[in-house]
Amino acid sequence: MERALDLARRGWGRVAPNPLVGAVVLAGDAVVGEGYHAEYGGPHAEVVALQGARERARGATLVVNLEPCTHHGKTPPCTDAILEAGVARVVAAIPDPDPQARGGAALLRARSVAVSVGLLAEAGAALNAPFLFAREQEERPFVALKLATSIDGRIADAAGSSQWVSGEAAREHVHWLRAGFDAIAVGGTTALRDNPQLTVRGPVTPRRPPVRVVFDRRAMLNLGVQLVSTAREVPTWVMSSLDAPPSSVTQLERSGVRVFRPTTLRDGLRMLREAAIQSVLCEGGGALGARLLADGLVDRLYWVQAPVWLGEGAVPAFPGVPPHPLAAAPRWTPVERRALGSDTLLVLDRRLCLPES
Ligand code: AOF
Ligand code: ZN
Repeated sequence: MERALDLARRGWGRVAPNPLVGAVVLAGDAVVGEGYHAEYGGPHAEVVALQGARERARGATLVVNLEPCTHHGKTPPCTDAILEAGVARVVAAIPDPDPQARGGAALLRARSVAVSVGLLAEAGAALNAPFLFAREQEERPFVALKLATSIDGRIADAAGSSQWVSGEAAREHVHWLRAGFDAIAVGGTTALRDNPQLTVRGPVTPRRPPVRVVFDRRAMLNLGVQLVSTAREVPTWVMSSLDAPPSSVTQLERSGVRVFRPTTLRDGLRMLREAAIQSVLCEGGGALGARLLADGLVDRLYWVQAPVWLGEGAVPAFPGVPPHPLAAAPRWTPVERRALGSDTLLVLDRRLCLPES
């Protein structure tokens, strides 16, 4: 299953809004087929793995991180391919919550295939957290907050300088990360001060470039920033408000920016979901991150910790988080730990969405 999860990850940036799926065919202890879902609309992982295994799939075990589908979608049902290949046993990590595709385990059991669901279920749920979240609720996208802090939890020094907290490896990883999100968000102050491009310039070219979203209540952005000047090449959306000066809004719209006027942060996220955004990676600044956290709107933290002390007077990452007594403090679930050069990436989920079978 670990191998299936690793294979699944290769679809990152290419398959959303579909899930990341990998599959391994085992004949005894031998791996006789492997596959993953590589392209949205393309063959499912199970079919690719079974094709590789050919006649060796007869009597074999298929290990896959998602319950096989039963539906005629963009491709025929994986349950048909599994029955046709004569697979004896299927081991899946998590049930498929998709109302059309679900039910593969029961269907296969009814045809005498041994099926177990739940192996490495937490890792399986974490891998497809945005997909599972989208099927659980429609109020907003899955929200991930990326931040780089010092050892002492600061995002900038006392003078406000923050650009080089983390190192090169961490910055490269962010480009990989961006490729798998429908949108990349920043606050208006950060967009003005750092003038970021927020494009994907890494090893994975996303199937659709993520939309760049700026939470800019006062519509302060102007043609001088790259997010606006390149809005016709890569979409830029601004979440302003009803109080924003109409002339600023008009100017942004003339530059090709799509302007929304939500009443609250939550309302802005709702509008993104309505516009088919299922996952957002928020890259700062501190004020936007803190507001999202305070409102309980962060589902995942990508926390890069750099081995540097910034000390007192430096900008804390989480200002204004209300105190919790230890016994009742919310505990997040670590879903990944990884060294990035001398930095450490810790990925934490607020809670796991585990679908019921
Ligand atoms: C995938 N890849 O490897 C598996 C999936 O849009 P379709 O017709 O390709 O079907 C997508 C659904 O199929 C998806 O939501 C999930 O429920 C199920 N399984 N999907 O894209 C795969 N195994
Ligand atoms: Zn399928």
